[in-house]
Amino acid sequence: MTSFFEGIAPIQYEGPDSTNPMAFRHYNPDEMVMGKRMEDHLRFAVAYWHSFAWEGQDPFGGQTFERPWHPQDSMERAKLKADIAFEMFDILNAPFFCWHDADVRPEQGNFADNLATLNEITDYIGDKMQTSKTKLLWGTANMFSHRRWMSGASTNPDPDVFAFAAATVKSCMDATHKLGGQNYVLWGGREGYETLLNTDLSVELDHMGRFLAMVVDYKHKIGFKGAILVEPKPQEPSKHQYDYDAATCIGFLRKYGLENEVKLNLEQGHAILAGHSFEHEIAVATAEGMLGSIDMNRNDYQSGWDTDQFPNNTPEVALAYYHILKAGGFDTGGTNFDAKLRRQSLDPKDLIAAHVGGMDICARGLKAAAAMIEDGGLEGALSARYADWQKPDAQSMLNSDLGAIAQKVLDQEINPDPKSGRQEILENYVNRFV
Ligand code: XLS
Ligand code: NI
Ligand code: NI
Repeated sequence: MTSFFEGIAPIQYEGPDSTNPMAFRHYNPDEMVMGKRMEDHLRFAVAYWHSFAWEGQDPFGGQTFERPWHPQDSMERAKLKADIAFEMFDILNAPFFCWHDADVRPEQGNFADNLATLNEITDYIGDKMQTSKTKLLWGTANMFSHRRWMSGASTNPDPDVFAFAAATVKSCMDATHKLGGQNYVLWGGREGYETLLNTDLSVELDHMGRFLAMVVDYKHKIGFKGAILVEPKPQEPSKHQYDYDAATCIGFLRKYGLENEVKLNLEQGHAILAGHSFEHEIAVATAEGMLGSIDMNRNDYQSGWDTDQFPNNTPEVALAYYHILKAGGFDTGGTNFDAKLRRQSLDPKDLIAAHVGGMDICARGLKAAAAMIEDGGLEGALSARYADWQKPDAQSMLNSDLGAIAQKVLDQEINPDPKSGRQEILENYVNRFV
């Protein structure tokens, strides 16, 4: 044990009346919700990058955190960072974690050394996993921080960068597979552009499609059973990201014939950046059977950038889980906190408390979502609204043609009578549960 989290005991469930900020009031892993343990529904993951690699910088100022594993430039300190990360997973009783290669190993400046340190640190992490309950939800490659990626990874105009990206993703897929990871994620960090004056958009999209097809082939080659997930985001860091939102990604996957091989990792903050609600993104994905996993971190509604805050809004979270539960819940996916502290939250206790709050809000949202499903009020209102489509006449119209339908309107003097959408009544209904 290190002394980093000294004085902080493992977090316990104390029930909704507890006033202890270091206890769960709603997250009770063994509690059954719709026939399944809460822990198995939510499948929480800690994000290594925000909790352990990010040093508190913002666009106007440098590091605010001072951690015993800083500076992050040696293997010795990478191992200390892993030790402390697993101490936090234990305190939180976290079932999963996620990493980028650049979070767990120091950057060496060339592929061969990066590969060697990645293999060494993931062996070290693998040893720790032997005695820990915490499993790997997903691994991924950071192909956006180092300057080599400034013009993109698979979409880079320089074929050598494409090659470096392919080698990097292969190494991260190998490491994810070695650690029993349940998914492999590709977020298109700088797969986008700043200006069309220097960008051949159609060539870049073809390269990105081909790259993803190679990832899928490699998954099958090594027998990786997890899901390959892409993560939509509309902008930031690029002005225009190719993976704009769920609908854009689904169109892209269909164009390159990957719709049965790749699913989506949806992030609440990215939905907000795209001008969507989180439940919209989830519903678009579940309508196509393409929901993979979620990153449960919100953005600030006023600031307009990716602030990656821990979730704290029950109604939003409840509606997200409502759509996830309606689609049958997670398979290999889970709830990853791709969330970071505010840069003034310096203490180890802040790191724990942030996760406790996030886990609790999600548990509360899940319980509300399950209660709405069990009550059936929304589902009932929805089927009543579409009930006329059950009639044979309505169904046969879908196999008819415009001419015949026009004749029917004339013959039967069809003149629709508008009906209320009852939005406020439905919103008031939801408020009873959240
Ligand atoms: C950035 C993304 C990133 C991915 C993993 O906005 O959310 O953190 O989840 O590369
Ligand atoms: Ni993000
Ligand atoms: Ni994310």
